[in-house]
Order: sequence, then C-alpha cells, then structure tokens
Amino acid sequence: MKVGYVALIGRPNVGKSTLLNKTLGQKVAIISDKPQTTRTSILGIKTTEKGQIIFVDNPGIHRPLHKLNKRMMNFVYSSLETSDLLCLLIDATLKFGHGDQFVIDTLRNISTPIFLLINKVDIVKKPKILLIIDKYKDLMGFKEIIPISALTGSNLDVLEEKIYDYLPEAEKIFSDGEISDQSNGFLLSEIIREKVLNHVREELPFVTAVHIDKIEDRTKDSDPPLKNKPKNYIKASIFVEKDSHRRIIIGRHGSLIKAIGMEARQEMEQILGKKLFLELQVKVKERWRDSANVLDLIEKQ
Ligand SMILES: Nc1nc2c(ncn2[C@@H]2O[C@H](COP(=O)(O)OP(=O)(O)OP(=O)(O)O)[C@@H](O)[C@H]2O)c(=O)[nH]1
Ligand SMILES: [Mg+2]
Repeated sequence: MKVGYVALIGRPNVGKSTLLNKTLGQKVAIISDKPQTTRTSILGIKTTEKGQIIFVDNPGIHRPLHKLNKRMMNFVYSSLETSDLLCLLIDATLKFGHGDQFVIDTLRNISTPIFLLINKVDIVKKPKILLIIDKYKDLMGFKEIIPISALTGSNLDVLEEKIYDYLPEAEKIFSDGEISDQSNGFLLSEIIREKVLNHVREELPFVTAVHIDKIEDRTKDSDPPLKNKPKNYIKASIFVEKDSHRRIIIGRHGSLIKAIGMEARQEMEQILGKKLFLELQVKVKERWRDSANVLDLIEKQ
C-alpha cells in the first residue's frame, strides 16, 4: 500500500478546499469566494485499492496580522514539515504578484517534494497556462506541474496517479470508511460560517467566528418542550468585533440572520439526517482575533 500525507497549500482563495471536496466527492471543508475562508488544517482521507492519500487542507498563505492569522499560518508551517508531498495551488486567472512571491519565499528551504497545480483552467485560455508554466518552472524545482480544475474535476485523476508515485510504502493509517478528522461540532460551526460568508462583504468575513454552544437531543419525556419545533436543538453564537458588524449580520428586521439560519439549518439537516431547530445569536467580542480564549474556544469545538 502507498500511504502518506499530501498538504494543499497556496494563497487564499486559489481553490484548495474546492480541490479537497471534489477529490473526496464529499463536502469536508467550507468554500467561499472570499479570501481566508479556511482557518485550520482539515484532513480529508481518500482510500483506494492502491493505498491511502491523506490530504491536508490548509489556510491560505498570507502575512499574519492578528493572533488568529498567526495560528492559521502555524497550521501551514507544521504541514510543510510533516507531509510527504506538497501541492502548491495557484489561480490561473491571476497575475504573479507579491503574494505569490511570499509563497515561493516561504517554500524556499523546504526539502519536501512539491507539485505545482495550476487551478481554475476551466476559465482561462491555453496560451495563458503555457505562460504560467514558463514563469514557474524557473522559480523552483517542482516535481510535477499539472493544470487542473478543482471545480470541474478536470485532470484530478492524473493528479491522483502522480501523487501515488511520491508516497511511501506503508500500512493504512485510517480505516476505510473514515473521510475526515474533524468533529461534528466543528463542521456544523463551519457550515454556519460559510452561510455568513456567502451573504457579507468587506471586512465582515475576517471578523466572523462561530461557536456551537449546545447540541441537544430533546427526546426524553422530562425535556422541556419546544413548541412546534423539532426535538433536535442546536444553539450557536456568531461572534463579530463591533456592534455595526452585528447589525449587518442581523439585517433589516432580522432578515439576513433569518436567511443565514435557514440555509445553515437545511444543510445541517442533510448531514445529520434529521430535522433540527437551530437558534443563532450574534454577539460582539471586541478584538476576538487577538483573544487566545476565543481562539481556543472556536478551535477546539
Ligand atoms: N472557475 C473556477 N473556480 C474555482 C475553481 N476552484 C475554486 N474555485 C472558486 O474559487 C473560490 C475559492 O475557493 P476555495 O476552495 O474556498 O479556496 P481556498 O484556496 O480554499 O481559499 P482559503 O480557504 O481562503 O485559503 C470559490 O469561489 C471557488 O468556487 C476552479 O477550478 N475553477
Ligand atoms: Mg479553503
């Protein structure tokens, strides 16, 4: 069996989480069109007859300004050190810039083999891809350069083949049915955050965090009744940094928080396979991005 860890790395928004979900055929990580969506490392395990690829989705590589972002970058650094192979994703629609140079500099002294995955080729013309290959092949000794589309799944079979060439012979680490390492609570909190990200702009995505406060199965006779509501009750807090943020997320007459709650509940019901009553509260926690307590709370759900 070939078994090993493959880290997905690259700038924010290049499509790392999209690639993870598409490869696994299941949603493990949330996705948005805003940068810095992923805040922690998420394992996605793909077991085939050839072996087991343990993908490690990571936060995007960026210059960290808050404690939150330093923690995000620490996840990246540790997966650079502990993986058997790195897949560096780039966005084929964007010009090479400072952010890309920062990524290259971050990888400069890493001895782990690196693949370059040129993503989003579904929306660029071939000559542009050739120019990107030309630019990148001189920057670093990539073991493979593969144009892919994480969205359509194009070339992901080729990628999987090539990945196996670089994994060591070993026993499986996870059992066949296991697909991720994250707790149910964390996934549910992320789904709520994804729905928030879909609805907001500007700094709101960066200042929003979600914590699942309670998951209750009120099926015992002694439980307090929930009038006309399903018996499975989930209570979650959405943290923002200012009252103005709070007002945006609540929306006019509560319209936005209602939409967020409905979208999140529907997806959570699908995952859990049962009807839910989801209660959301928006709370202001000034500068939570620099508060170790809040960061511990949201990280360890
Ligand atoms: N057209 C196209 N869009 C893509 C592709 N892959 C990802 N996207 C889009 O790019 C955006 C970012 O995708 P994510 O998967 O969240 O990116 P990420 O690298 O995980 O981002 P961070 O978690 O912020 O670091 C989303 O709007 C995706 O739909 C692709 O192959 N083609
Ligand atoms: Mg991501």
